Amino acid sequence: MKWFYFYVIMDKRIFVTRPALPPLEEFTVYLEEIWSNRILTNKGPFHQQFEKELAKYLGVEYLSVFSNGTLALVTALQALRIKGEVITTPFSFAATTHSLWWNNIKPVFADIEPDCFNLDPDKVEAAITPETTAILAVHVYGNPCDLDRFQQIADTYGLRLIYDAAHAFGVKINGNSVLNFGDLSILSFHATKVFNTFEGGAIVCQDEKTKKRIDFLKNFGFANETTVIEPGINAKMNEFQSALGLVQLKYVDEYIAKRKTIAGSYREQLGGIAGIRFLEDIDGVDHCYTYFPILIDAREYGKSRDTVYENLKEHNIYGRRYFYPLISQFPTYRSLPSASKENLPMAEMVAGQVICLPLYPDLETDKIRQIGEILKQ
Ligand code: T4K
Repeated sequence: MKWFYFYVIMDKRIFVTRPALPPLEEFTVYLEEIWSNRILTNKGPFHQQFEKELAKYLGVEYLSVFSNGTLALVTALQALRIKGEVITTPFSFAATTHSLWWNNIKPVFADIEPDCFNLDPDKVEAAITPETTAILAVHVYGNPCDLDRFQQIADTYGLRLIYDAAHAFGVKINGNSVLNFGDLSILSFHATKVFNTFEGGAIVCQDEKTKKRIDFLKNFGFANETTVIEPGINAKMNEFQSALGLVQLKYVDEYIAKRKTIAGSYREQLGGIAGIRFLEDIDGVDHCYTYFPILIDAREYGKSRDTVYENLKEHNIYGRRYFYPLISQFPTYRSLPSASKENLPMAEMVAGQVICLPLYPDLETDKIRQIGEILKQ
């Protein structure tokens, strides 16, 4: 009986996200094929088909799918043979900086822009040293970075440019995918993302030679049965993930459209509340609405972000403070000179004010209204 009540309470909880899944019967058709052909992984037929269909959907030419976004990031750095120092943002998920650490690369943190929360190009330029080899920028919450400015900096100083596009599935600027900018972009298809393959990820690159190298690297470095051209890793996407991806592609436009409607409802509910700020859509950008972050200015609003976070929890609403604490405050990184709070005032401010509200395709309208009411109180 106790367990019964436990599950009833669990069912009431509204989390920051809830994975979107297609009708099960459409997936079981693929499972039956896997059961009959016994190809479970190692670039099987669904892997190959998914890579092609995904590239077409995203409007990119060269794409390699991965078992998750973190391994895609780690491999992307290997693919470009990045060493030395890389300038990156402290305002992201742990994986962004960890991928540098796993490659023995020194992260150098630069501050973010207050309006879009992405790396500030001026701060990046100021942080360049003779050891700098690359910029690792993140399209935070799916909002595109200043692509032209970053390319200009990369060209001027001879740096590589990698985008962590884990939040930017399908995002386009004037009809062109954000993934077509920079040297490489990585995607995440984790359960919590706009488009999920349970877990998964991808690297998008700009030429066939680089794709070939990435394909070798994700498969231990094997070029063929007997030739290992370099020390690769096992980061392949399996047939189950690929099959799910193929089915999800049929539904992802619907998922994004529903997310857009929910973001619109939030904006209607929260517009005009003193002390609450949120991001607006940008002209010419097709957004994917990965998260709905709001910033709470305690002085104007009268309550701190953390109080709001707790208030929402009392109503079974579990927002998330993405990205608090800053990566630069993690024990591994906080002694780096660039991790000092004085170097990152905007990132510190945003991390102290942000809370991401629940956003997923089947979030009910009355829940959005309830969240609005709580925030208006
Ligand atoms: N770069 C960036 C910028 C990223 O944001 C991420 C991942 C990566 C790189 C790395 O990509 P991956 O290697 O993950 O592919 C989550 C995700 O695990 C992570 O993928 C994501 N970013 C990050 C922003 O969020 P947590 O620790 O917050 O996840 P968790 O388990 O607390 O999930 C959040 C809520 O989602 C739960 O409260 C309930 C709900 N949920 C979660 C899962 C896993 C479900 O309803 N079902 C589920 O299966 O990190």
